[in-house]
Amino acid sequence: MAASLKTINDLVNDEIGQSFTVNALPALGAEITHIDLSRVLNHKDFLRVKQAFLDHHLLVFREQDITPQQHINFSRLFGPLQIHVLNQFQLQGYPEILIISNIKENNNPIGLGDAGAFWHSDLSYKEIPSLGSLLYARQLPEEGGDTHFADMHLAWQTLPAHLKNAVEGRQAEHTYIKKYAELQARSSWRPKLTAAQLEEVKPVVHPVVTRHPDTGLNTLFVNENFTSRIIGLPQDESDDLLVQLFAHSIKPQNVYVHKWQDNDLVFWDNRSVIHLAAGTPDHLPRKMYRTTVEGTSPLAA
Ligand code: AKG
Repeated sequence: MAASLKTINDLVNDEIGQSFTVNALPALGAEITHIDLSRVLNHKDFLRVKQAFLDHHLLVFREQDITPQQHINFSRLFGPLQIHVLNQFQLQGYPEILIISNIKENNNPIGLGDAGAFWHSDLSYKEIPSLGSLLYARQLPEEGGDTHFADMHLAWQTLPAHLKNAVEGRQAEHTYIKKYAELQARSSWRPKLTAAQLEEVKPVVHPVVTRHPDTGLNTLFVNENFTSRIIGLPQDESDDLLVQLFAHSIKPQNVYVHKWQDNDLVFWDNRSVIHLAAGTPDHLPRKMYRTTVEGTSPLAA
């Protein structure tokens, strides 16, 4: 029977594995070609992908043809998935997938239109932030829609000594609601957070300099979207210091700009990079699906 033959072929393929290549990108990240994420990765291939992820902090998989369930299955290889607090933008039947889109249907947004308007690390406002996010291009605009990524290990390594001294050993507050209110004030569609949603996003505190749990590399773990203050400093001093840290983090030499191609899937390490959606003209539809893998409690460096 065709169905059982296919299963046998799949099993054979799983044994053989996929002969994909990992090519480093100039600034940050690597592109993986000749891999098919709709197929279950065998253990050896999974370990190769995981090592590439740790070495390069960001992986670009081109020309993927995967279903929402296959997107979820691949993401789950790296850990449990986190459900975004804005549950109104889940893909129907797949709560693990957040829709990021500027498309409106019957005047209602189908997704989070301005996700990534400020530099951030996904879910740094949670006690347990994210290990990584997997963003899959479903509909791309003819212009715009790039995503920028900044290497926060490099940001830490190149931070001037006086700023290193100012933050070493310190902790910072991360909160979802501060910039949410700002974005809501500018937007005609951002929903008001319900009491249950507010309960999910209470401010948390993380070390400013963290150690990556797998690579041991130190990272500057602050971002413009969610980091609201450095604990123990007067607010004006904290604001001034954060502005300097944010400006340093996104210097062009730290940044990779991803220009999306149809069916790209990009997987980035939220413990190593921050990112920004550069924006899409309102009249050009853009739709992306995102899963978010849970990490661990950030370790102080
Ligand atoms: C996110 O998923 O956190 C974003 O910032 C979206 C990035 C993008 O849409 O390019």
